[in-house]
Amino acid sequence: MKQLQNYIDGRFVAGKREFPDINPADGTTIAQAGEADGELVDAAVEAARRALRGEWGRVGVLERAAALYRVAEGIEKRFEQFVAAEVCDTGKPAALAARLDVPRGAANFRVFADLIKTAGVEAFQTETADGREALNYAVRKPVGVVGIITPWNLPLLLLTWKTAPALACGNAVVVKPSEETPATATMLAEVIHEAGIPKGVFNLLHGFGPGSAGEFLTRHDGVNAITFTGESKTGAEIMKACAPAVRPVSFELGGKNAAIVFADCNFDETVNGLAEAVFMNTGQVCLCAERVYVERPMFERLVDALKRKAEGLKAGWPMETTTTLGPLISAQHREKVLSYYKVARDEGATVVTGGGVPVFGDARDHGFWVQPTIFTGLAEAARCVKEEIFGPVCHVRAFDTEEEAVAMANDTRYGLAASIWTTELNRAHRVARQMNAGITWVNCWFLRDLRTPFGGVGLSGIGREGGMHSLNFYSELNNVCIRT
Ligand code: NAD
Ligand code: 6OD
Repeated sequence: MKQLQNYIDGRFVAGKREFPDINPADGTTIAQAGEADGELVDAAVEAARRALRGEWGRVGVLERAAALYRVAEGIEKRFEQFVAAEVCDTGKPAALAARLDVPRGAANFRVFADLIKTAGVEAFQTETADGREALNYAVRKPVGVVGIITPWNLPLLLLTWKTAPALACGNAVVVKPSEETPATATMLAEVIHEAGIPKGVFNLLHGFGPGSAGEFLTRHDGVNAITFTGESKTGAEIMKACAPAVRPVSFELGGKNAAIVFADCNFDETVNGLAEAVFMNTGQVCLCAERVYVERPMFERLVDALKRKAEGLKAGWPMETTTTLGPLISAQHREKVLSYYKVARDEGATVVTGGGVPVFGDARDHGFWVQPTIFTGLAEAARCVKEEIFGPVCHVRAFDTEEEAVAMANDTRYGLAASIWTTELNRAHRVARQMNAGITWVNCWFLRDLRTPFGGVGLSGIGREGGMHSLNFYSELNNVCIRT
């Protein structure tokens, strides 16, 4: 059986205990990962601190950027292996991993290499009361050791989204990927090793959250900042752990995202876009639309079209090219999603399609599959309309006025992403500006420019990453004021 090891101070290191890496498509164990205990967490943080004091601390921006390009190339050289590993860990269709996860893994390194080479700093000429002047300019410095904790839904994409800018800014990192998906993080360590990045700059710890590597990392005195993507309630725990040392945090958390569909939308494009927004990655994207609001004249037609899309998804073996829907990540997560399917029925939902577990008659019956599901008829206060489910499911509701749609879309404690579907330009601008969210897409969904601010309001997060926002989180600015 394949062993997935920690990577500390430039060496692969076994854990004292092992845990299984399970393929969610059929429930088989595909590898054993070595859990990092407190000692290994200490070793990783100490290695990172040493790296900052050593060669890495003296490397200039151009050399750092060159190192990041080599990592991007390393990912691309092993493209098919990365795809296969991501598919085995998550069960997502290979076509999706090849279109989204793995290319983004490489792109994250390229984009932040480009950005750090061109990033300027603020400068101000200041007139003083005595008629003289001062020159202010900011100097960008690394934060130090950054702890990076990521989830299982887009493992390589989200790990590199944080690792690349942190390294671009000259930090050393200790990363802790999700226990559900340790494979591509281990491959990334191999690529980073081969790219000749000095030892201790990138350290990888496998393990769990509470009482394991994740929690130990967030509480470690040698860590200067934590960046985390995951559930809102985990974010709250991490915030508590970071509070005593006032350690800065950047959080990309959960969502209960709304899509607003106006009757003047381009119908076919909207249905295609919504099908992606609801079902992509089996609904396990923080940006997925779990609440769809449709202008009343189009309601029946849209529900019917979305139902056909859901029923047209092919839940197949993930490596098959015709597969468009994978399983959920784990038995535990499937229990959670199915419990919401039941809650929805108990709350009086009409099940338009799905609501259960598919039967295959082969080994997939040991995997963690659910049917893509559409509900209608729930009250806005229903749990399934308020709580993040994180599965291939949405609730569709009709609205009569723009004001009503905006009010319902914003009636959530989350605030990550919204999408608006209309051909009326003024309305698009007007409604977009009213969305209480970090990201609003118009006539598209998950269309990314990596220079743009990414993050959410309320329970969806703290801060923004992307472009200069990432560079600002992963660096400290020292303002120099010179009397001239
Ligand atoms: P999770 O919060 O359970 O776990 C995420 C990571 O945190 C894992 O590596 C886990 O081991 C670690 N962890 C758990 N408890 C910890 C603790 N007390 N201290 C330190 N580390 C801890 O999330 P998940 O189930 O892996 O991912 C799904 C969630 O992530 C959903 O809520 C989804 O919306 C959210 N998400 C958000 C974004 C975003 O950009 N906003 C992106 C992807 C996923
Ligand atoms: O595209 C990104 O940069 C990003 N952070 C996506 C997050 C998706 C959540 O599941």
